[in-house]
Amino acid sequence: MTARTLAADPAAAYPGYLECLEEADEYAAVEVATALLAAGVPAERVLLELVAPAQAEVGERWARNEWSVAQEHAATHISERVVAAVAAYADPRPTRGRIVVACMDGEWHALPARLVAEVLRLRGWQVTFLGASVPAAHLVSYLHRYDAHAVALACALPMRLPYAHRMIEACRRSDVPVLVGGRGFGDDGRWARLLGVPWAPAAPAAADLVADERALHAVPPARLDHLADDEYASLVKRRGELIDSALADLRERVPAVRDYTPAQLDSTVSDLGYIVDFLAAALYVDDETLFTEFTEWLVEILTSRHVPARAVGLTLDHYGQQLRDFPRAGGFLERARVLVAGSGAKPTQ
Ligand code: B12
Repeated sequence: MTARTLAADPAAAYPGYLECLEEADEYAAVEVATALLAAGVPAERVLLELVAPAQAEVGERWARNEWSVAQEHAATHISERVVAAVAAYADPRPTRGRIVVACMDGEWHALPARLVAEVLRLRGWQVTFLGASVPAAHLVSYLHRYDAHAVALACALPMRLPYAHRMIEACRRSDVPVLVGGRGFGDDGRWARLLGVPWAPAAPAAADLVADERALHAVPPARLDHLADDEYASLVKRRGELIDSALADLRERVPAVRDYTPAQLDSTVSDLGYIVDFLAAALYVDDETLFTEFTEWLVEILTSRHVPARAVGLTLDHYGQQLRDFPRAGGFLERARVLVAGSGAKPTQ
């Protein structure tokens, strides 16, 4: 390690640790973490007060376009190495039942779930970490083979909530109590409450929850009566057609799109898809904030990459016209359109 001083407190070590991520220096990053452990800082604090906030900061820097995707990937790889090093150093032995920790199908944010898994392990549970994007059928067959005290499901992106719900239901049919966590359920867990599933805001709360039999087995009913209007299911069926027509509309109204490189076209198609997927998830939980918060985020990301965010307003208009017979979707799109217009990204040329 360089001239960096090794601190004995996570807050003091944090700036140096971030520097290690910035320089993609994994040996130095591991050394910062192990120095804290050697100085007597509990492993749980190293994970939650050093690794977790640094990862969140990595995301902010990526979002502001200060860090490339490659820098973000390098930093995430280092965080994974550090988590492994902390886990090896602490080396706890299980004294309690088995908890299965898994990410929802299509969910690649495995590191937050891994942090939760390690904290549960440090608290004496025997943890099986299944990692990113676990298909529901595989998870269920795993649960049938091993006797689990509970299964903890992670979801970082709200657009995955409809899948999350299916996965929760599938686990319950195997008679295993489910708890959930991750940013995808909303900062305050409001979408977990709506789906009728116990939620924990962070790893220590997850550890408290699995130890609380009553809270773990409480299954308030899901509040999804609004799905009877079929808007969610119909929107999902029309996904491909909506993306194709939105791209054609952009080509017509924004001349620059006609000259896009294949890579630019790819990311435009992805963004058009995310708009449909977040809209569908908002319909699923009947909460416009899921969609408006996403739209604000998208405008911010595009603006920081010098992509004309005005295109978002045009696409919201276009989807609004295509979905004239969808009153709930129309309302969400209109609210988002007003927000986008207010952000300075005017929907008209
Ligand atoms: C690393 C990262 C990735 C990596 C993940 C690699 C990995 N092995 O994990 C990769 C490159 C795969 C990735 C991909 C994407 N990402 Co990303 N990613 C991140 C990043 C930078 C860090 C995630 C992290 O580790 N956070 C640190 C953890 C500790 O924080 P946390 O999530 O809040 O976790 C705590 C609690 O929420 C809770 N918790 C979390 N999970 C669970 C689970 C359970 C069961 C429980 C009980 C509790 C719990 O406990 C944790 C610790 O206390 C975040 C930024 C951020 N601010 O988090 C973006 C972020 C989550 N990603 C984002 C996006 C948009 C994407 C992509 C769509 C990007 C793209 N265009 O391709 C894809 C989607 C991939 C997919 N389908 O899943 C956005 C989401 C925005 C939104 N509006 O939803 C974020 C917020 C970045 C940003 N600032 O815009 N990403």
